[in-house]
Amino acid sequence: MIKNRLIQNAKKIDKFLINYLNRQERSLLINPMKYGVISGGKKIRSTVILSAGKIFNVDQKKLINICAAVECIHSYSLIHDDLPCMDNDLIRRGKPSTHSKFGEASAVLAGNSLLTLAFEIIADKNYFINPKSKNEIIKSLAFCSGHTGVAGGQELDLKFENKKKSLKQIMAMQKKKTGKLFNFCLFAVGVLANRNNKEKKFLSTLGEEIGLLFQIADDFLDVKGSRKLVGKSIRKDNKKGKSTLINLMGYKKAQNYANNLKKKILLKLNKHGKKADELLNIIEFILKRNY
Ligand code: GRG
Repeated sequence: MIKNRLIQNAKKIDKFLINYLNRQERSLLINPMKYGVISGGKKIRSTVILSAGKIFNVDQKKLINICAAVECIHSYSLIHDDLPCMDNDLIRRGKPSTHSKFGEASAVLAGNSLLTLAFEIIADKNYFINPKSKNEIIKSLAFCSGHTGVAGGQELDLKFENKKKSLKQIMAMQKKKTGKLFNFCLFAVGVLANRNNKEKKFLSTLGEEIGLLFQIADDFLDVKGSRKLVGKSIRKDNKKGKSTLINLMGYKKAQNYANNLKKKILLKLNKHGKKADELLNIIEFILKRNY
C-alpha cells in the first residue's frame, strides 16, 4: 500500500522534474543532474509532504513544486555526500554514484545546480501561491539546507568521526543533517494551509522528529540491511567510526529509543484523526523499511 503510494508519487515528481529541466536552456550539466535526481530514490520526503497536505486539505497540485524542490536538495546532498572528500561512495540507489559516472568536477557542479534549481522551482512565476507564503517557504528552505541545516549537519557528521560524542550531540547533528529537510516539508505544508505561527512551529518540530526517526532507521539498515535492497554500501558506520545512536548505546537500546520516538510522533498526529492515516502509515513504514 505505502510502497505503491511511493511509486506513484515518485512517477509524479520525476515527470515534473523532467518537464521542468527539458524546458530549460540546454547545458552540459543537465545529464548528471537528471542522473542524480530522477529515476531512483524512494521520494519519501515528497510522500510525507503530500500525505501531510491531506490532513489540511491542501490542493495536491500546489505541493508538487515543494516536493520537487525538496528532492533536488536531497539529491544534491547525496551527490556531494558520495564524493571522495566526504563519504567516498561508488554506489548510490543501486547504480554508480554521480561522480563515479560523470567525474568529480561534474558531480560537484551538478549538485550545486540542483541546489539552486530547488529555489528556482519555488520562485517560478508559474507557481501560483501567495507571494508572502512563497517568501516564507524560500526562507525556510534556505535555513534548513545551509549551515544551519543539512550542510551544517554534514560538517558535524564528518567532524564527529572517531570521536566519543554524547547522545545530545549526536541527536543535534542528526537533526540538522537529516531532520531539517523533513522539518521544511511539514513547515511548507503549514504555510500553504495558512496555519498560524504556533501550528507551523509544531509542524516543524514534528517534521524534525520524523527526520530523526528516518535517520535512526537508516542507521539500522547500515548494520542489518542488505546491500542489494538498500542500493548503497552498508556496514560503513562502524568502519568509519561514525557517531550514531547504535554506536553509542548498542542496537537493542537504539531500537527502544526509536520505538519511543515513533510513539511520540504518532501521539502528536492523534488530534487529526483519520485524515492523518496516510502519514501515520508512512511513519510506520519509515521504521520498518528494509530499503
Ligand atoms: C553533502 C551538504 C551535504 C549533505 C549530506 C544527506 C546527507 C547530508 C548525507 C547522506 C548520508 C546520510 C546517511 C544521510 C542521512 C539522510 C539519509 C538517510 C539519506 C538517504 O535518504 P533516502 O533513503 O534516499 O531517502 P533515497 O535514495 O531513497 O532518495
